Amino acid sequence: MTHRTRNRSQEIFRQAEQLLVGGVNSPVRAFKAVGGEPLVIDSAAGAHLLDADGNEYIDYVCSWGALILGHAHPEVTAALAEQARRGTSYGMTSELEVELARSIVRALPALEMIRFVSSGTEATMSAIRVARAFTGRNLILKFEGCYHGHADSFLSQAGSGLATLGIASSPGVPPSFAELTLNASYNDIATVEKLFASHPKQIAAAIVEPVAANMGVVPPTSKFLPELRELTRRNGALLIFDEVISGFRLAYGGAQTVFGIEPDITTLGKIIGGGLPAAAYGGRRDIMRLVAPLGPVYQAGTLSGNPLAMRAGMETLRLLAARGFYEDLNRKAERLVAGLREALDSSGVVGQLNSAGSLATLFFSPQPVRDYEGAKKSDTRRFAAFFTEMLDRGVFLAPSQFEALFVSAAHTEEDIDRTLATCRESLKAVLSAAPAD
Ligand code: KE4
Repeated sequence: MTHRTRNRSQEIFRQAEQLLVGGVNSPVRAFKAVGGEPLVIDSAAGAHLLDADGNEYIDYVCSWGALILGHAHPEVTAALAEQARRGTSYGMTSELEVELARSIVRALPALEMIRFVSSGTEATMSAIRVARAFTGRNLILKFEGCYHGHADSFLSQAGSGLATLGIASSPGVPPSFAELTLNASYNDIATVEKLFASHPKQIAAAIVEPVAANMGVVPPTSKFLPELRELTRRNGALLIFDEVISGFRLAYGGAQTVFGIEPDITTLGKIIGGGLPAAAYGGRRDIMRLVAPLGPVYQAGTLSGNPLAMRAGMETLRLLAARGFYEDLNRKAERLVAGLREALDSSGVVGQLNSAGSLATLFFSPQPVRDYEGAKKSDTRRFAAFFTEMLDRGVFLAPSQFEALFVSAAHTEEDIDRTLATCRESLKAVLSAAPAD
């Protein structure tokens, strides 16, 4: 075990805890589910992070998926430096917003018109508001283990940080509000049929991660999305694809082009901001024209479409559009996933490996993971031990069993080789340390 001193990081984190809730600005960063001292990052470049003590890590969090090009890509940072000198926020329309919107609308078949916002939460929150207005209905159907941000409507049976912290539903959401959200089971269309049958003409929309990545990675079965599309259409409900993670990750056109499904509304985030705060929601013109100032559905934002984030997004999408980008990225990810699976199979440790494109999760579960119930059967203590062994050897995975590993274009073949060697060592250490739950 290569212990790394992190005295400076710990000192900074102590100060952070005095001023920031839990020392963090997003709960999953607090390492509550894996124990130990959270990382404090000083800088990042390519696929590597440097903490405040100068320790280097191969980064598979990549700002939770936003940095598909890796950290501080020279062309993105040059564009940002140039734009900063031209102003960081105009509070009025700029041509940059038009440019990025044009690239996004051209990439995703289901989009005719979009609205930029500053976070995935704003995008999904606004998407369900429009869906309720468009259909005149109040109920929202989501899937257990999926995460759509922290708006009140999404905080029941959600994945990501709520699953990590074991929060089934958040205090502060009035029961009368929580009752408006129905939860079905991912990959189980029968549970969706039951909810539509028991709430006829009351469900405004179904919102889904087309590839679930917030209960850990759980790909859809081949029938799930087509049947969901058919069911929502038949019941007069809208289908919302939350592509905050999958958008421009699984393909340049997102999951909707991979699976050939056209949702009514799409939400995007992370990658389209190139590492700066930008997200978007959009869809058919007849839906989006309900949004102010064209229609009465109100949604607004001071920094929506700000020029800095637009420039970072534009540069990022320009680089993603390069021929062979996704083929190269997915080939690298496939090599990593195959190597992780081989390491797991030969380690004697019980586990499953789920993946989709450049997303993957190693579940310490005795059986295949196809939904949230399956994900929750994972041995999170063993995951925590594995996470720590990997971190101490210089590989940073998401500090939760219920998150994804993200591969970026900046991960080199040498990074992949080092990760696989570290995984083999870490699994051996985990096996010798403690038996499975
Ligand atoms: P933000 O509000 O965090 O920008 O986006 C919310 C969101 C919406 N939809 C999906 C599918 C998402 O994955 C997210 C946010 N993802 C988490 C990581 N799984 C963000 C990390 C965090 O909460 O710190």
